[in-house]
Amino acid sequence: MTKTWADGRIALVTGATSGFGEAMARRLLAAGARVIATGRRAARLDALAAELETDRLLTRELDVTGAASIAALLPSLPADFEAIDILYNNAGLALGLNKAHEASLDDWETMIATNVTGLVRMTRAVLPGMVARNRGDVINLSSVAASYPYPGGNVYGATKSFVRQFSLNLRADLIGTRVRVTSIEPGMADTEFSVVRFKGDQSAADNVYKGVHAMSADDVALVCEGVLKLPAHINVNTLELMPVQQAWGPFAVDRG
Ligand code: NDP
Ligand code: 8X3
Repeated sequence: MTKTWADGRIALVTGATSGFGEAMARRLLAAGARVIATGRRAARLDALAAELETDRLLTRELDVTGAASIAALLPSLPADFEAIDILYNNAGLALGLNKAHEASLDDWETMIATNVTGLVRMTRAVLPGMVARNRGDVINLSSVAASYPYPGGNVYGATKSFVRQFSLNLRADLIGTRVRVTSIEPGMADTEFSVVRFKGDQSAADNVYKGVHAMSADDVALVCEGVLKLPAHINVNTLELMPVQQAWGPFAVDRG
């Protein structure tokens, strides 16, 4: 059989129960990698395993906001899933689109715990092995919201700016190793993202994508696969992508 770019590689995907994470897990498996697919919804992980029926897929229930569960994950892996080559740091969410003075503090704290603290803890758990083996790819899911503010983006955008800057600072620390780090910064992609942001309000979520050929989860996975497939001496630091039907607006000016 022809060897593919991912043959023999081991990937750990957070948030593999939906959207970008699930799509990336599927692409990685199709390319020959062994994949540890994680997320909170065990039934979704079970369904993926039942559908794909491959011993190259290992599923683990994991809430990235739990320090103890992250610490327990790596030591619990079977030997053939231990040496993680690819960390797809994707689990994350936006909650609400309210102005800062009206937003829920609980929502803010959940976004920080998931998008920032969870991603940092996952990275800290996996990185020493990558450095010791002198190989690895960390793909961090940031967002266009990292660079461009918008009303109601307050804490969500700030968490994604953190992800971007953390990724760049990791590069600074990893000089001298062959470990690569990329901050992926997508715009509008039609996943469960907006249903989560609007707390289950499907029609509010549908309105976000109405009339727009938004990116799909697999579009983003395709781009991430392209980054991973690049020759080992190339590091994509940041990569921003949008649907053609999305761009920027003018500055808001209060003339009142
Ligand atoms: P989805 O809502 O479809 O997927 C989010 C995933 O994150 C789910 O698998 C969910 O799994 C997981 N997740 C959420 N909270 C936790 C947690 N505490 N512990 C573990 N897993 C968790 O959204 P997307 O696929 O669109 O989003 C993926 C990432 O991409 C996010 O970081 C998001 O901010 C970012 N992004 C999304 C964009 C978009 O327009 N869709 C654009 C730019 C960036 P479960 O609930 O089972 O735990
Ligand atoms: C998700 C994209 O524009 O809704 O990160 O913030 S956006």
